[in-house]
Amino acid sequence: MKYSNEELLKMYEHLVRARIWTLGMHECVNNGLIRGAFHTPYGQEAMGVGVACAMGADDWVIPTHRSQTLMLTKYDPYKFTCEVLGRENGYAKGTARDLHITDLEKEHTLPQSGTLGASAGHCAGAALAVKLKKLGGAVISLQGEGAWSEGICYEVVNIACLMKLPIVFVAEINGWAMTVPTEREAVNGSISERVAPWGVEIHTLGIDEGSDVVKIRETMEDALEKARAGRPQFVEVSDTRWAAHFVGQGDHYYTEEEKEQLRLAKENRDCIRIMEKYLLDSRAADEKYFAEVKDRIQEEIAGYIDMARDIPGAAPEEIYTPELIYAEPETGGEI
Ligand SMILES: Cc1ncc(C[n+]2csc(CCOP(=O)(O)OP(=O)(O)O)c2C)c(N)n1
Repeated sequence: MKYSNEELLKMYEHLVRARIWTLGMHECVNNGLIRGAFHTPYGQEAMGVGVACAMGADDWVIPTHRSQTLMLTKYDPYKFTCEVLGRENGYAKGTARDLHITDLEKEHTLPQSGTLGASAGHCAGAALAVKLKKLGGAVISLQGEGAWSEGICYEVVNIACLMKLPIVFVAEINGWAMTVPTEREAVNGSISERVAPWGVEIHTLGIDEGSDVVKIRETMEDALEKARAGRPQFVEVSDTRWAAHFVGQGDHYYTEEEKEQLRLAKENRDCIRIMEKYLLDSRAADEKYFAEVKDRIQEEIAGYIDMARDIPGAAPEEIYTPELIYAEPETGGEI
């Protein structure tokens, strides 16, 4: 076994925290504590935890609108919760929320673009900077299958392979792009097959493996190691979006058959239950331990929301400053 029991239990805790936090945020949307769209990572927690745990100190990532689980694993969970709730003590005084949160110094998360697909280009730019400055890490470009229908993604895979950039492209196929199911979006739902002609090295985790946090972490660690050596990688992971695109959208666009598939996914491919089976089989934990972790984290998340509730949002004059609006210009190096 590659990971110690301590590491496995830590991953389990991250999964449980992500699930309970997501349900907590759902409630915050319903009771008005979160204003605006909230895209839940419900059911896809293994992806964020697996990627976050695989990252080395020198690696970078551009997350997606559904990467809260990754951020919850990397960031301080209370400060991240405050950010999502728009409070002044969040990472960006509550202005970036989960969509545009960035931490260049410590957690190496670069800002994502609101334009679907654009992040692939930004990641290639970051990977070029990592290469030119000899920083040693690799850049992870996370995107869903909807984003992978944007042309820029394919141009960027070509350039990355041509320039041997330290980059790992990830396509998370969760079955939907907003209200459009994968089979109505593309003739060929396999993104691996679409990127293969450029010679990028491909790793595929199908629907039976895509909710297994251990497999995701192993795959990402392998891909990152190769990418750091200048071999661009592509990782395709299939999992299931357990709820609508954002909280409050409703499920009116699901057919009865799609609702049944969702029910089966929840029953058979729940990342928390997969991890529990793993821990039970390897005798690393028992049911009593699982119950204790869930109770403790339930209290932890309720505490975060209670503490954040009374904290105000930042005043406009603290937000609209030139330092927060404009980045420092920086010159590049030699190619
Ligand atoms: C260019 C562009 N078109 C449309 C949108 C609106 N939009 C935001 S998320 C989304 C669906 C994304 O699907 P996917 O990439 O599969 O990620 P998922 O939501 O499934 O996690 C769309 C169409 C956008 N932000 N940018």
